[in-house]
Amino acid sequence: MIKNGTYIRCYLGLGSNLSSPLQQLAAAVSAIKQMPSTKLASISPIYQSAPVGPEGQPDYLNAVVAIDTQFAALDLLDHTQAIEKEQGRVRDIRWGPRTLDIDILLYGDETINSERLIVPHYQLTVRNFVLLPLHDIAPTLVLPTGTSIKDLASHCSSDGINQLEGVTLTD
Ligand code: ROI
Repeated sequence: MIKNGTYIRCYLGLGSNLSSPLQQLAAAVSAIKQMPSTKLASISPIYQSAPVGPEGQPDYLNAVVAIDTQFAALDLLDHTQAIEKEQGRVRDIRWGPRTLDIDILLYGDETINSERLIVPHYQLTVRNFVLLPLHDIAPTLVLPTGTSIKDLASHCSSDGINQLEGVTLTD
């Protein structure tokens, strides 16, 4: 916990391609909402995206949420990993299918390089399924590197990705 009770704006990437992905994302949002010392600030539209990684796995559903949290980054990671575990996440095949992935994309404007956590997320700038929903909820965001999300999102490929119409993750 951060000592003086300051809230840090963080962005979390959600992804699922197993066991009813839409329900997985909805359950993740509701678990994030219930996290102590944390307020859910916004939820992006949902995107359906072709898998990055081994072929032959189902398409993913992806979304990004903004939270304001009093947790230190590694405490936040403990909480997001507990939610993943609760929802049946088994860490096995590298880049294989998963019931729920919660990635800490950004933690305030901090750069973190610890054994357990790298922030900004190391693939943030190259994944359209992260850039597009992040841009939807934070169009004026600038990364700690100085690059704007607007720039990244406007140049990323739209191959294999579609925003789902008429389905949202309400809070
Ligand atoms: N591919 C897509 N489209 N979406 C994801 O969330 C995702 N997550 C992953 C890997 C396996 C790299 N591929 C993905 O972890």
